[in-house]
Amino acid sequence: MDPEELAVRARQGEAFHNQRMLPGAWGVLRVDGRGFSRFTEARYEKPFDPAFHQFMVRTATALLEELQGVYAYTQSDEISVLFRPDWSLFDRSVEKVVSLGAGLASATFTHAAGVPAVFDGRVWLGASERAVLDYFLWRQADGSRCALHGWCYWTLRKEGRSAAQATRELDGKPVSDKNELLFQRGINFNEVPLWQRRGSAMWWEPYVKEGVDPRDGRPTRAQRWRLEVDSELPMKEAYENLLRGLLTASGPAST
Ligand SMILES: Nc1nc2c(ncn2[C@@H]2O[C@H](COP(=O)(O)OP(=O)(O)O)[C@@H](O)[C@H]2O)c(=O)[nH]1
Ligand SMILES: [Mg+2]
Repeated sequence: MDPEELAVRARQGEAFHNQRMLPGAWGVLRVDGRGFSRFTEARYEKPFDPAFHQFMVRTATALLEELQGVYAYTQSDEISVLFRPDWSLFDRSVEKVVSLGAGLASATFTHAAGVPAVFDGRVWLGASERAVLDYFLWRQADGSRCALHGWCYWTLRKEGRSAAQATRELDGKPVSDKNELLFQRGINFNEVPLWQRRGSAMWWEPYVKEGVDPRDGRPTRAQRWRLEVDSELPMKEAYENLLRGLLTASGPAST
């Protein structure tokens, strides 16, 4: 068979290669640690370990920089990276962003933590700024709910309950009861570190770099961009306002 013809026919098997993130839509890549309940159990402090969170922050930073996103958010073992509607890296190929994103997250986290760890990836599309705000409000609320559950679960485990007992005891308990369970043991959930309850985020901030023109020694000023990392995020409306500002701001990719 003609090699050209063979290649054309074989490439028909690359059935997903033409999938693109819809042009003009906001996009989010979300990566999530695979089997991290087990992976973290013997390695990190429970329910939360600042070192583990810093590895996640470092991984999120690498994704934001390498994939030219505008905003990244991490809570627990997941990271969401936001792309503008005009983002055009990899021609918006879904296969590329998902595989490279998950690969980059796995490599960066593994390098930081010194133990092999694997992330999966998925793409979310949003047709409006409202949809993007709702997406990030959703991930933060999910993180907050899981943080309360994690605190209760590990408090019971440390008191001697088995995994099954702790799970059964918490099953269906409303938020107020979970807060009360902790409060009775001297833990005020509203006082645990904010990064545990709300996650951490990073985005580009402009700054002015002062220098000297080597030709004539005159002072120069140039706008540059650096990453701002926030581990004391607001929530609900205040978080929404922070996000709204970032969606409309320019960034290194748009200048
Ligand atoms: N020990 C510890 N575990 C964490 C920390 N952050 C996240 N995790 C674990 O990561 C898991 C993430 O949840 P999920 O993705 O649903 O579980 P997976 O399917 O096993 O990866 C949580 O259940 C926690 O067990 C941390 O700071 N310390
Ligand atoms: Mg996971």
